[in-house]
Amino acid sequence: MSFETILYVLEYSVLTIRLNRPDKLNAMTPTLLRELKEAFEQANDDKQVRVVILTGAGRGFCAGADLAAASQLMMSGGFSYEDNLNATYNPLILTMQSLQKPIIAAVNGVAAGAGMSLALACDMRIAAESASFLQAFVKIGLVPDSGSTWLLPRLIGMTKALELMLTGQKVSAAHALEMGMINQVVADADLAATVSQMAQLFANAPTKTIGLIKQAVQFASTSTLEAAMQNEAALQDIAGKSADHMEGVAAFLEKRSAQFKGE
Ligand code: T3D
Repeated sequence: MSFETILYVLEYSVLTIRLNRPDKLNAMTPTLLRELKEAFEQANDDKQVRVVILTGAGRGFCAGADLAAASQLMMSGGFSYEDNLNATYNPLILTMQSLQKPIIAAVNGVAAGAGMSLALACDMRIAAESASFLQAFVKIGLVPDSGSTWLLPRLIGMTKALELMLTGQKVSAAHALEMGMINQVVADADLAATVSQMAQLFANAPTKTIGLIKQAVQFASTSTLEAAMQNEAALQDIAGKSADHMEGVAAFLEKRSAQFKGE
């Protein structure tokens, strides 16, 4: 599959998806949104892929919706934000959240509006020191979308989430780390190496179980304790029958490192 607006590079088990509109800070056009969703779907289906890195080309991670493309759509008449979000952004975020493999956001620069939502929808976020995050929506009279109202309060709590959404203030990577929005901040020059190290860890992990862990945590975030435990039990049954579980236990008993195959 070839793409116009993203780069899709698979090296061994590590897939890097790079948003590739650097002149526009990787702002999302309808084509980019479609291609990104297709890329994640392909990653889900491809057994060789055991971890996905999402990053941006140039000095930005993603500046959200491409406002030039959006205004053209609006001028062409009959445009509805509701229809557009339901048809493009929302399925993309759901595809990322339900991906049966870990996604690491390598936040190389500014993540604004729905671009910040993209980072929030990843499972791990490592940011370069010079990266920043902003809920840019309010600055152009829009409501936070693409999952931001659900994801951000869960990550940093309601007080800070509302503050960021209501003010649209830009948050540095160091501040984002302090708030618990991201996992790690590194010097700009160390971003690729740090992310690659984490990707290697996941490339050798029990991938099927990682997918089940994501599923369990997402289910629990909207369920009762009782329902969450029932779901854990059901998922544990699946994990317990996996080849990687057998290998993990055998490796422990034989005092050696486990060689997980992701199955
Ligand atoms: O259905 C729907 O479409 C609704 C979905 C909405 C989701 C959303 O994401 S709404 C929020 C959209 N995003 C924004 O409002 C952010 C707009 N951008 C900015 O505020 C700033 O660009 C940044 C704070 C992100 C970065 O500022 P700075 O000073 O580092 O860069 P810059 O000079 O503003 O931008 C560099 C270039 O990228 C520039 O192009 P040019 O003039 O050199 O040709 C700029 O126009 C372009 N760019 C940046 N963001 C966007 C963009 N072009 C189109 N759309 C953008 N969002």
